[in-house]
Amino acid sequence: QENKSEVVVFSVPSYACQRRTTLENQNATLTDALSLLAENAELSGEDGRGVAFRRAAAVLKVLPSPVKSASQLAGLPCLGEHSLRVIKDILENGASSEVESTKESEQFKALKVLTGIFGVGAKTADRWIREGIHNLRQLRDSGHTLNRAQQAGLDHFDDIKQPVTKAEAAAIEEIVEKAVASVLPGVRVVLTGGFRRGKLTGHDVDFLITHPEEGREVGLMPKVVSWLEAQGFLLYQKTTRNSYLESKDGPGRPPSNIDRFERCLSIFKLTRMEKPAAEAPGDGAVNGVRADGQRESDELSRSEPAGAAADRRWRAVRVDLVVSPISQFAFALLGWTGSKLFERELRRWAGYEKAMSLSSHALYDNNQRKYLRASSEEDIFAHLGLEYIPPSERNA
Ligand code: DGT
Ligand code: MG
Repeated sequence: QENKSEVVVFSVPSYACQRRTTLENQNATLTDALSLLAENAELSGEDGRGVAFRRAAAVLKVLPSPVKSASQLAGLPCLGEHSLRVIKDILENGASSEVESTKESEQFKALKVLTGIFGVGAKTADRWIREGIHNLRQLRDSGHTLNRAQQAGLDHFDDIKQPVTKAEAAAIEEIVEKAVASVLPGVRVVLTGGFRRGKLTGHDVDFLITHPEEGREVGLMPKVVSWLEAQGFLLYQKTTRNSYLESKDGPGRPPSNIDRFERCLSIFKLTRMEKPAAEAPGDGAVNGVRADGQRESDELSRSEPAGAAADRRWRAVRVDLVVSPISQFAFALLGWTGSKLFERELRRWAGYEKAMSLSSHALYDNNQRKYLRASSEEDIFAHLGLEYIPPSERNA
């Protein structure tokens, strides 16, 4: 080899949808730091900056070995000046002052707690913070009228912030299977989102529902929801109707990334799974004190007395149900499997490199002026001129 300094130089394609990103990450310290800055930017309404940090983190996630020096990064895509500064800070000083000060900032902490309430977005959280509301106690004392989603979010705050395990996702899948089978035989249910990508935990459980005969899925969601409700499985649900056909803007010009499938945002009441006796509540926590010495949940950001959740025989879990007609199923499956950055990169690739518009409903070719059919995810990657990337390698 010419390179006598033995510095490993990496080479990575620019779009995340051209890369295979597994859950294995050799640069977790760096990607955690960049992800935190991305989260802070997103919560502050700075979406552009958020995406830039997410893209930078995604590039580091595919590197085959830990980065030792900034010189190894020359020529890598998506690493802007700001991200490089953060990376260098960590490589040279062990930590980034910007990341550390963001972590400690009252604004960031308050945004995290308030947007951790289901139904509360960054805008609402920001408005509350400007009124001096920084935690759940202050929100309760403020006398603000919460909408139904936010009230449910507050009621089940402790449960919902607890990661959902694969076993819990499987238990919910069984319930959803039973629900759809009893209202319409032949329905297909697919676990999507992070669990389909092989993640061991998630913030929610996502399902895509379809029927092999086009049209049979119409009217399915209300029936499924009624069944679940009657069986006592739902603590909260809000169903939004499919508005895809009604909308004036076709998928050729998607107005936003929000899709128009019939969708149910819900909170499930799941019977607790038996835990091995040795396993204390929380991950690795002893008496509510984590390894890092902080109280697991201080009383300002807790929705019920300490220990009360553990005494209940059930827990609340966020579940998303989406119904798709079979003709759009491949697009819906690709769109709901994620990761969010992988999805964003697929759409960017389609638009910039192929003059196509991709949504969770369809793929439109702007040059040929026609929709391209697909009955599998493989078909869609092929239309886009991309090598097929399986779900487990979409963890960008
Ligand atoms: P998690 O739940 O924290 O483990 O992470 P994910 O990857 O499951 O993310 P989640 O549950 O927020 O969303 C699942 C995927 O579904 C995500 O990768 C992108 C997609 N998705 C989420 N919300 C929407 C939406 O409103 N429209 C469309 N088309 N896709 C969405
Ligand atoms: Mg999810």
